[in-house]
Amino acid sequence: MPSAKRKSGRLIIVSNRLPVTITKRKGKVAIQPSPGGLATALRALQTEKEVVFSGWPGYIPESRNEQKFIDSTLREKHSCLPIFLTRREIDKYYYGFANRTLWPLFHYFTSYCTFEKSEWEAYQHVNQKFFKEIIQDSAETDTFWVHDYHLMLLPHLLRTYFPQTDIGFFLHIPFPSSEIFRILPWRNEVMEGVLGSDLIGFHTYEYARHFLSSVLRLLGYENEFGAISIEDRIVMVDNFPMGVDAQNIMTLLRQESTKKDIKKFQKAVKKKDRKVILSVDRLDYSKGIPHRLKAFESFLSQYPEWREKLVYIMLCVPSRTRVKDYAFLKQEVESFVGKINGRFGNPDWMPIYYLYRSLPFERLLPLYAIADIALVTPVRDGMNLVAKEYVAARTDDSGVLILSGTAGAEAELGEALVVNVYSREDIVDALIQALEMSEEEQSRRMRTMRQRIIDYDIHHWTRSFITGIEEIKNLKSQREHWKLTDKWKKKLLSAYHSGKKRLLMFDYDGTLISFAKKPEDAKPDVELKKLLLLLAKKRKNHLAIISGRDRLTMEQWLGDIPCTLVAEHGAWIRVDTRSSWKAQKTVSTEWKSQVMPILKTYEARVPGSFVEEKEFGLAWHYRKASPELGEIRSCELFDNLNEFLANTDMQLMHGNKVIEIRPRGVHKGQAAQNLLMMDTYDFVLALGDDWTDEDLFRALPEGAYSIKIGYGTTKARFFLDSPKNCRRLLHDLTKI
Ligand code: ADQ
Repeated sequence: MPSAKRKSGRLIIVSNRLPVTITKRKGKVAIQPSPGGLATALRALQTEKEVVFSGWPGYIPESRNEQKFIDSTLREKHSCLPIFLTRREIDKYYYGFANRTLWPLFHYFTSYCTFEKSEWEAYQHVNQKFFKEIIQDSAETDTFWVHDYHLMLLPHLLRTYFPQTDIGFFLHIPFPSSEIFRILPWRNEVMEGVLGSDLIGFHTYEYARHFLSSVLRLLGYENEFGAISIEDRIVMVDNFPMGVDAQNIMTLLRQESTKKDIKKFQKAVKKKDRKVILSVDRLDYSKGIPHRLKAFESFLSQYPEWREKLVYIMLCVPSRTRVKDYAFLKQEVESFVGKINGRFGNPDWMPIYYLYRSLPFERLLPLYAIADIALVTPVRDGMNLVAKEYVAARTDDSGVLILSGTAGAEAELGEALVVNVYSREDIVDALIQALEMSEEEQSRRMRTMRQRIIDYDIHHWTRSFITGIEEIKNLKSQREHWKLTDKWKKKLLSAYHSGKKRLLMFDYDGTLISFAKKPEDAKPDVELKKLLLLLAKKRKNHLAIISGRDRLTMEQWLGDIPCTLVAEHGAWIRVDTRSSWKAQKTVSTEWKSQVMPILKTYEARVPGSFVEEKEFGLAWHYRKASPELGEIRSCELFDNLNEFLANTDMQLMHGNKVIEIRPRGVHKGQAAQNLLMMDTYDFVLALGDDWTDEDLFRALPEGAYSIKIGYGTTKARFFLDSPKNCRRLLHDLTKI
C-alpha cells in the first residue's frame, strides 16, 4: 500500500475524523478538504513542520479497489493517513462507547449513559487499531497530537511503543468532577490511557483541575502546578482555551458575496425593523435547546409588546442521528417549535424560523452579521465556538451575546449577559435586557470581547499547544542531562572503586525503601538488609543511615548493621554497634505539651492522619488521609504552627506528607558535617529524596556524588527516578 511521505520530525494530528469530506456521485468518489477553522489552523502549522492527519475518513468504501483508491489519494494529495472502520466498529465505538458513555458522562448527563462491556471492548479495539495503523507510518522522532474523547487510550499505546516520543492530548469537551468520572467502570484504564501523553490540554482551568483531582484520587499521583511525575516522566496538565479564526471571519465578511447575502437576509427577516435573535447548535441534548425554547415561550407571553417585533432564527445541525436520545430530542424540539409558532404566530409573523441543516461557513456568517442577539445557552459545553464566532463577526461592535455560565467560553467572555440555563427567568430577563440595551453599552461590551477573540484566536491556540509540547521536550532533555545515566554511573562506580576511604550517607524512607501507607510498614526487607550489611562490612566504607525516624525504630530495624545511625534528622547519633545513642543537642521539650493538642485536633479533623511523638520532636503524618483534604489541612496547620513557634528554639518543616517540628539547628546537613569530620574521605556519596535531604546535599564537599531519588528542584548533582533504581545502584556498589 502506498504510504504518506516518510520524513522524520513530523507533526501527526490524530482525531476520530479526518478533515476531509468524501462523497460518491454516479459511481465516482470525490474527496474534498473540510474547511473548518481547526483544520485550517492545523494546516497552517505546515510552515514550521510537516503536518500529517490521521483518522477515520468518514466513509465506508464499497470495495477493496475503492478503499485502495481513497487510501492512496488521501496519502498522496491530502497528507492523511486514513484509518478505515467497519460499520460495526463505528456503531460500537463511535455511536456506542464514545457517544453513549463518555459524551453524556463528561457533560454530566449520567442518566443518558450506558455502560456496555461490548462497547468498551470496541472502544479499546478501535484505539488499538488506530495505534497499529499509525505506527506503520510514523517514527519516534515524530510528534503526536491526539484529539478528543474518542481516542483516550491512544497516548498510552503510543508511549509504550515509542517511549521517547512527544505526545500531546487535547480534550474538546468538559472533564467532569471526579465524583462523576468515578462512575465509569473503566475509569482507571481511561485515565492511564491519557496519562501516556507529555502534555494534556483542556479548554478551561476548571476541567484541568477536575482531571488532576481524578488522577490524584484514582491513581494517587500528586501534581505540582499541573506537573505530574510518573516514574521517570513528567506529564503536564494545562488549560488552552480554543479560539476561532477571527481574521478569516473578518475577511469573509468583506467579500462581495457575503455582503450580498447579508442584504438578502436583512430584507427577508428584518423587514418592519424586526430584531433578530439567533442560535446555532448541533442538535445535541448538551446544548440546552428545549430549555431555551421554554424560556422563549415565557418571554413571548410575559412581553406581548415584543411580539411581531422580533424573530428567532434557530439553526440546528443534524448530529448523531443514530443515537436514540438524539432522535427523541429532534422530535421534542420540532413539536415545541410548532407549538410556539402555533400559539403566538399569525399569517404575517412566525416567531421561530427553524432550520434543520448544516450550512457552509460562508452561509452561516451573514446570519451572525444580521443577528442583534446571539442566544447561546448550552446546559454544558466544553467551549462553544458559536459564541466566539458571533463576537468575531460583530465588526461594528453592535449586538448582544447571551451566554450560559456552563459553557467553557464563559471564562473568557465575561462581558456577555451570563445566564443560568436552568432558570427560565434568567433567560427571559437577559432577553429583555439585550433588546433594550443602549448602543453604547453593546459596543462597550462587544469591543472588549472582540479584541480578546482576535488576540487569542485559533492560531494562537495551536501555537501555544505546540509550544507547550516543545517546552516539555526541553524539560525532558534537561532531566536526561541530570539523570544518573549509565555513563555517569560508570564514573561513580570507578570513583568508588579507587576510593581509599569512602563515606556513604543514605536517607531511609523514599530512598532505600518505597513509602508505605503506614510508617511502621516500611520495614527493611531481607534484600535491603543484605545489601546494607555488605556495604557496611567493607573495610574502606563508612556507612551512615540518616533518617527522620526515632532512634528506637532505627535500632530495631537497622541496629544489627555495623554502620552509623542518625535519628530524628540528626538529633541522635549512634556511631557504630559498639557505641550507644548520643543526643547531639540538648533542648527543652516543654513546648511539646503546648503543640500536641494542636496536632491532635488535626488528627481528629483529618481521618487517616496521625501524630507521631519523637524524643525531641513531633510529627503529623497525613499520607493515608484523602489527598486533597490532607493538602489543605497541612497548609493550614503549617501556617498556625509557624506563628506559634516564631520565637522558640523549634523549627517547622513540611516534608513528604508530614509536618514535623524539631529543634532548630538540628538537620541532616549538620549531621553530615559531623560525619565528614570523623575522617578524611576521598569518596562521598549521599542519597535522599525529601527536601530534608537538601540540607544533606548542601553540606557536601566538592566532588561528592549526591543523588536525589525522584524529581524536583534539588541541590543534588543527579537524579534517579525511584527507590527501585536506587536499589540497583546499591547492588552495583556491592559488586565492586
Ligand atoms: P461542538 O459541540 O460541535 O464542538 P461548538 O464549539 O459550538 O460545538 O462548534 C460548533 C461548530 O460547528 C462551530 O464552528 C459552528 O460554526 C459550526 N456549526 C454550528 N452549526 C452549524 C450549521 N448549522 N451549519 C454549519 N456549521 C455549523 C465540540 C465541543 C465544544 C468545543 C468544540 C471545539 O462540544 O464545546 O467548543 O468541540 O473544541
